[in-house]
Amino acid sequence: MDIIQYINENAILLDNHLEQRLIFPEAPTRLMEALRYGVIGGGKKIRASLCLATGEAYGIKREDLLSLAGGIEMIHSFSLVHDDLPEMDNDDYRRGKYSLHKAFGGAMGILAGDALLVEGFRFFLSDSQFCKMVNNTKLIRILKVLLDALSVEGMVGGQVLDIDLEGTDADEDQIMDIYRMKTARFIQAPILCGAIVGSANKKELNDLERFGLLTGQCFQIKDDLLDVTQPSGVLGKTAGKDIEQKKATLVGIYGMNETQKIMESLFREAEAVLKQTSRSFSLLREIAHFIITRHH
Ligand code: GRG
Repeated sequence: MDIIQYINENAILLDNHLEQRLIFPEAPTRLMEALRYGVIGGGKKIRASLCLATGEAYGIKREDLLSLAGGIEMIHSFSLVHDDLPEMDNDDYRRGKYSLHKAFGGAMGILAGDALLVEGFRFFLSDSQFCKMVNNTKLIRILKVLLDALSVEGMVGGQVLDIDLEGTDADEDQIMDIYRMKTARFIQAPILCGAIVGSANKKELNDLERFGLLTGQCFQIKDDLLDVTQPSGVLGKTAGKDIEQKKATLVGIYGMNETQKIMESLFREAEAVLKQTSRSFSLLREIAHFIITRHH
Protein backbone atom coordinates (compact mmCIF):
# COMPACT_ATOMS: atom_id res chain seq x y z
CA MET A 1 0.00 0.00 0.00
CA ASP A 2 1.17 3.53 -0.77
CA ILE A 3 2.43 5.02 2.51
CA ILE A 4 0.53 8.29 2.16
CA GLN A 5 -2.65 6.27 1.67
CA TYR A 6 -1.76 4.20 4.77
CA ILE A 7 -1.15 7.32 6.90
CA ASN A 8 -4.34 9.01 5.67
CA GLU A 9 -6.38 5.85 6.25
CA ASN A 10 -5.03 5.65 9.81
CA ALA A 11 -5.90 9.30 10.41
CA ILE A 12 -9.51 8.60 9.39
CA LEU A 13 -9.69 5.46 11.57
CA LEU A 14 -8.30 7.47 14.48
CA ASP A 15 -10.65 10.41 13.99
CA ASN A 16 -13.66 8.08 13.91
CA HIS A 17 -12.49 6.31 17.05
CA LEU A 18 -11.85 9.60 18.89
CA GLU A 19 -15.18 10.98 17.66
CA GLN A 20 -17.05 8.00 19.15
CA ARG A 21 -15.19 7.80 22.45
CA LEU A 22 -14.51 11.39 23.42
CA ILE A 23 -17.92 11.90 25.00
CA PHE A 24 -18.13 12.72 28.70
CA PRO A 25 -21.69 13.83 29.54
CA GLU A 26 -20.71 15.17 32.98
CA ALA A 27 -17.82 17.32 31.71
CA PRO A 28 -18.41 21.02 30.91
CA THR A 29 -19.67 21.32 27.33
CA ARG A 30 -17.21 24.05 26.34
CA LEU A 31 -14.27 22.05 27.66
CA MET A 32 -15.35 19.06 25.60
CA GLU A 33 -15.78 21.24 22.51
CA ALA A 34 -12.26 22.59 22.99
CA LEU A 35 -10.75 19.17 23.70
CA ARG A 36 -12.33 17.69 20.57
CA TYR A 37 -11.27 20.76 18.54
CA GLY A 38 -7.69 20.12 19.67
CA VAL A 39 -7.42 16.55 18.45
CA ILE A 40 -10.18 15.49 16.04
CA GLY A 41 -10.11 16.26 12.32
CA GLY A 42 -6.64 17.71 11.99
CA GLY A 43 -3.00 16.77 11.92
CA LYS A 44 -1.18 14.00 10.12
CA LYS A 45 -1.50 11.65 13.11
CA ILE A 46 1.98 10.38 12.31
CA ARG A 47 2.69 9.21 15.86
CA ALA A 48 -0.43 7.05 15.70
CA SER A 49 0.74 5.58 12.40
CA LEU A 50 4.14 4.80 13.91
CA CYS A 51 2.47 2.93 16.76
CA LEU A 52 0.05 1.05 14.46
CA ALA A 53 2.79 0.17 11.93
CA THR A 54 5.05 -1.22 14.66
CA GLY A 55 2.17 -3.27 16.06
CA GLU A 56 1.41 -4.59 12.57
CA ALA A 57 5.01 -5.87 12.28
CA TYR A 58 4.13 -8.13 15.24
CA GLY A 59 0.77 -9.19 13.81
CA ILE A 60 -1.31 -6.86 16.03
CA LYS A 61 -4.44 -5.67 14.21
CA ARG A 62 -4.77 -1.90 13.79
CA GLU A 63 -8.24 -1.92 15.42
CA ASP A 64 -6.73 -3.40 18.59
CA LEU A 65 -4.29 -0.48 18.93
CA LEU A 66 -6.66 2.41 18.24
CA SER A 67 -7.09 3.32 21.92
CA LEU A 68 -3.34 3.46 22.49
CA ALA A 69 -2.69 5.35 19.25
CA GLY A 70 -5.61 7.70 19.99
CA GLY A 71 -4.29 8.40 23.48
CA ILE A 72 -0.85 9.14 22.05
CA GLU A 73 -2.35 11.62 19.55
CA MET A 74 -4.25 13.33 22.38
CA ILE A 75 -1.03 13.70 24.37
CA HIS A 76 0.78 15.02 21.28
CA SER A 77 -2.08 17.47 20.65
CA PHE A 78 -1.75 18.74 24.23
CA SER A 79 1.87 19.66 23.49
CA LEU A 80 0.83 21.58 20.37
CA VAL A 81 -1.97 23.44 22.18
CA HIS A 82 0.43 24.58 24.92
CA ASP A 83 3.19 25.28 22.40
CA ASP A 84 0.87 27.72 20.59
CA LEU A 85 0.15 29.78 23.74
CA PRO A 86 1.39 33.40 23.77
CA GLU A 87 3.92 32.57 26.51
CA MET A 88 5.47 29.85 24.34
CA ASP A 89 5.60 29.85 20.53
CA ASN A 90 2.71 32.31 20.28
CA ASP A 91 0.96 31.15 17.12
CA ASP A 92 -2.64 31.99 16.23
CA TYR A 93 -2.87 29.19 13.67
CA ARG A 94 -2.50 25.42 13.80
CA ARG A 95 -3.61 22.75 11.36
CA GLY A 96 -5.11 25.36 9.04
CA LYS A 97 -7.46 26.84 11.64
CA TYR A 98 -7.24 29.08 14.71
CA SER A 99 -5.06 27.61 17.43
CA LEU A 100 -7.08 26.45 20.42
CA HIS A 101 -6.43 29.45 22.69
CA LYS A 102 -7.35 31.81 19.85
CA ALA A 103 -10.64 29.99 19.22
CA PHE A 104 -11.59 29.35 22.88
CA GLY A 105 -9.58 31.89 24.91
CA GLY A 106 -6.35 31.69 26.90
CA ALA A 107 -7.70 29.96 30.01
CA MET A 108 -9.24 27.23 27.87
CA GLY A 109 -5.97 26.95 25.95
CA ILE A 110 -4.29 25.97 29.20
CA LEU A 111 -7.13 23.83 30.56
CA ALA A 112 -8.09 21.96 27.38
CA GLY A 113 -4.35 21.30 26.92
CA ASP A 114 -4.21 19.88 30.45
CA ALA A 115 -7.30 17.81 29.70
CA LEU A 116 -5.79 16.38 26.50
CA LEU A 117 -2.74 15.25 28.46
CA VAL A 118 -4.72 13.59 31.24
CA GLU A 119 -7.47 12.17 29.02
CA GLY A 120 -4.84 10.87 26.60
CA PHE A 121 -3.67 8.45 29.28
CA ARG A 122 -7.24 7.65 30.36
CA PHE A 123 -8.15 6.97 26.73
CA PHE A 124 -6.32 3.64 26.60
CA LEU A 125 -6.42 2.88 30.33
CA SER A 126 -10.23 2.95 30.25
CA ASP A 127 -10.43 0.54 27.31
CA SER A 128 -10.93 -2.77 29.12
CA GLN A 129 -10.40 -4.84 25.98
CA PHE A 130 -7.05 -3.16 25.35
CA CYS A 131 -5.98 -3.55 28.99
CA LYS A 132 -6.90 -7.25 28.89
CA MET A 133 -4.89 -7.74 25.69
CA VAL A 134 -1.72 -6.18 27.10
CA ASN A 135 -1.73 -7.31 30.78
CA ASN A 136 -0.55 -5.13 33.67
CA THR A 137 3.19 -5.60 33.17
CA LYS A 138 3.02 -4.36 29.58
CA LEU A 139 0.68 -1.55 30.60
CA ILE A 140 3.19 -0.27 33.17
CA ARG A 141 5.98 -0.46 30.59
CA ILE A 142 3.86 1.54 28.12
CA LEU A 143 3.11 4.17 30.78
CA LYS A 144 6.80 4.44 31.65
CA VAL A 145 7.83 4.86 28.00
CA LEU A 146 5.28 7.66 27.49
CA LEU A 147 6.01 9.44 30.77
CA ASP A 148 9.79 9.22 30.25
CA ALA A 149 9.38 10.78 26.80
CA LEU A 150 7.37 13.67 28.27
CA SER A 151 9.63 14.16 31.29
CA VAL A 152 12.14 16.82 32.34
CA GLU A 153 14.67 14.79 30.32
CA GLY A 154 12.22 14.60 27.43
CA MET A 155 9.65 16.91 25.91
CA VAL A 156 9.18 19.38 28.74
CA GLY A 157 12.94 19.66 29.30
CA GLY A 158 13.51 20.07 25.57
CA GLN A 159 10.93 22.83 25.37
CA VAL A 160 12.73 24.68 28.17
CA LEU A 161 16.08 24.37 26.35
CA ASP A 162 14.39 25.52 23.14
CA ILE A 163 13.19 28.69 24.88
CA ASP A 164 16.43 29.26 26.82
CA LEU A 165 18.64 28.95 23.72
CA GLU A 166 16.62 31.40 21.61
CA GLY A 167 18.88 34.19 20.36
CA THR A 168 22.09 32.48 21.54
CA ASP A 169 25.01 31.00 19.59
CA ALA A 170 23.92 27.44 20.34
CA ASP A 171 26.16 24.79 18.74
CA GLU A 172 25.17 21.59 16.91
CA ASP A 173 25.30 19.43 20.06
CA GLN A 174 23.02 21.77 21.97
CA ILE A 175 20.59 21.93 19.05
CA MET A 176 20.58 18.14 18.64
CA ASP A 177 19.82 17.87 22.39
CA ILE A 178 16.76 20.09 21.90
CA TYR A 179 15.62 17.99 18.92
CA ARG A 180 16.10 14.74 20.81
CA MET A 181 14.30 15.84 23.95
CA LYS A 182 11.55 18.10 22.59
CA THR A 183 10.55 16.04 19.58
CA ALA A 184 12.40 12.78 18.97
CA ARG A 185 11.54 11.09 22.25
CA PHE A 186 7.82 11.44 21.52
CA ILE A 187 8.33 10.05 18.02
CA GLN A 188 10.29 7.14 19.49
CA ALA A 189 7.71 6.45 22.23
CA PRO A 190 4.80 5.35 19.98
CA ILE A 191 7.14 2.92 18.21
CA LEU A 192 8.25 1.43 21.52
CA CYS A 193 4.64 1.23 22.71
CA GLY A 194 3.65 -0.75 19.60
CA ALA A 195 6.67 -3.00 20.12
CA ILE A 196 5.82 -3.63 23.78
CA VAL A 197 2.27 -4.67 22.84
CA GLY A 198 3.80 -6.97 20.21
CA SER A 199 6.12 -8.60 22.79
CA ALA A 200 9.30 -7.46 21.04
CA ASN A 201 12.50 -9.00 22.36
CA LYS A 202 15.33 -6.99 23.93
CA LYS A 203 17.37 -6.72 20.72
CA GLU A 204 14.36 -5.54 18.71
CA LEU A 205 13.50 -2.98 21.38
CA ASN A 206 17.07 -1.64 21.31
CA ASP A 207 17.01 -1.39 17.51
CA LEU A 208 13.62 0.31 17.49
CA GLU A 209 14.77 2.69 20.20
CA ARG A 210 17.70 3.76 17.99
CA PHE A 211 15.53 3.91 14.86
CA GLY A 212 12.92 6.00 16.70
CA LEU A 213 15.45 8.52 17.95
CA LEU A 214 17.04 8.98 14.52
CA THR A 215 13.64 9.27 12.85
CA GLY A 216 12.54 11.77 15.48
CA GLN A 217 15.61 13.91 14.87
CA CYS A 218 14.86 13.78 11.14
CA PHE A 219 11.29 14.85 11.96
CA GLN A 220 12.39 18.02 13.77
CA ILE A 221 15.04 18.88 11.16
CA LYS A 222 12.40 18.56 8.42
CA ASP A 223 10.06 20.71 10.50
CA ASP A 224 12.73 23.43 10.62
CA LEU A 225 13.40 23.15 6.87
CA LEU A 226 9.66 23.43 6.14
CA ASP A 227 9.47 26.54 8.34
CA VAL A 228 11.73 28.38 5.88
CA THR A 229 10.58 26.79 2.61
CA GLN A 230 6.80 26.53 2.83
CA PRO A 231 4.14 29.25 3.06
CA SER A 232 1.77 29.46 6.04
CA GLY A 233 -1.11 28.21 3.88
CA VAL A 234 0.65 24.90 3.26
CA LEU A 235 1.97 24.50 6.81
CA GLY A 236 -1.38 25.35 8.40
CA LYS A 237 0.52 27.53 10.91
CA THR A 238 2.59 30.71 10.68
CA ALA A 239 5.69 30.14 8.54
CA GLY A 240 9.09 31.74 9.10
CA LYS A 241 8.78 31.88 12.88
CA ASP A 242 12.17 30.28 13.61
CA ILE A 243 14.03 33.24 12.11
CA GLU A 244 11.59 35.76 13.61
CA GLN A 245 11.99 34.28 17.10
CA LYS A 246 15.75 33.67 16.67
CA LYS A 247 15.31 29.94 17.35
CA ALA A 248 18.40 27.77 17.67
CA THR A 249 18.18 25.48 14.62
CA LEU A 250 20.56 23.57 12.37
CA VAL A 251 19.30 25.66 9.45
CA GLY A 252 20.43 28.71 11.39
CA ILE A 253 24.02 27.49 11.74
CA TYR A 254 24.52 25.43 8.56
CA GLY A 255 21.98 26.77 6.05
CA MET A 256 19.45 24.68 4.17
CA ASN A 257 21.62 22.51 1.91
CA GLU A 258 23.94 21.30 4.65
CA THR A 259 20.99 20.72 7.00
CA GLN A 260 19.21 18.67 4.32
CA LYS A 261 22.37 16.53 4.01
CA ILE A 262 22.56 15.99 7.77
CA MET A 263 18.90 14.89 7.77
CA GLU A 264 19.42 12.48 4.87
CA SER A 265 22.44 10.96 6.58
CA LEU A 266 20.41 10.43 9.80
CA PHE A 267 17.65 8.83 7.70
CA ARG A 268 20.15 6.44 6.08
CA GLU A 269 21.40 5.51 9.54
CA ALA A 270 17.83 4.85 10.68
CA GLU A 271 17.19 2.74 7.58
CA ALA A 272 20.36 0.72 8.24
CA VAL A 273 19.24 -0.04 11.80
CA LEU A 274 16.01 -1.55 10.47
CA LYS A 275 17.79 -3.51 7.73
CA GLN A 276 19.83 -5.50 10.22
CA THR A 277 16.80 -6.66 12.23
CA SER A 278 15.42 -10.15 11.60
CA ARG A 279 11.81 -8.89 11.41
CA SER A 280 10.38 -6.83 8.53
CA PHE A 281 9.58 -3.25 9.53
CA SER A 282 8.89 -2.05 5.98
CA LEU A 283 6.00 0.24 6.99
CA LEU A 284 8.23 1.97 9.55
CA ARG A 285 10.91 2.55 6.91
CA GLU A 286 8.30 4.04 4.58
CA ILE A 287 6.91 6.33 7.30
CA ALA A 288 10.44 7.56 8.09
CA HIS A 289 10.92 8.26 4.39
CA PHE A 290 7.62 10.14 4.33
CA ILE A 291 8.83 12.20 7.32
CA ILE A 292 11.88 13.50 5.43
CA THR A 293 10.02 14.12 2.14
CA ARG A 294 6.72 15.59 3.40
CA HIS A 295 5.54 19.07 2.42
CA HIS A 296 3.84 20.00 5.74
C1 GRG B 1 5.39 17.33 28.42
C2 GRG B 1 4.39 18.35 30.46
C3 GRG B 1 4.92 18.53 29.11
C4 GRG B 1 4.93 19.77 28.53
C5 GRG B 1 5.21 20.02 27.12
C6 GRG B 1 4.56 22.69 25.13
C7 GRG B 1 5.62 21.70 25.44
C8 GRG B 1 5.84 21.35 26.88
C9 GRG B 1 6.36 21.13 24.49
C10 GRG B 1 6.21 21.42 23.05
C11 GRG B 1 6.78 20.31 22.24
C12 GRG B 1 6.61 20.56 20.78
C13 GRG B 1 5.46 21.32 20.28
C14 GRG B 1 7.51 20.04 19.95
C15 GRG B 1 7.43 20.23 18.47
C16 GRG B 1 7.23 18.93 17.82
C17 GRG B 1 6.64 19.12 16.46
C18 GRG B 1 7.54 19.49 15.34
C19 GRG B 1 5.33 19.00 16.31
C20 GRG B 1 4.59 19.04 15.03
O1 GRG B 1 4.08 17.74 14.87
P1 GRG B 1 3.26 17.30 13.58
O2 GRG B 1 3.86 17.91 12.35
O3 GRG B 1 1.86 17.97 13.85
O4 GRG B 1 3.14 15.82 13.60
P2 GRG B 1 0.40 17.48 13.38
O5 GRG B 1 -0.41 18.75 13.32
O6 GRG B 1 0.53 16.81 12.03
O7 GRG B 1 -0.09 16.56 14.45
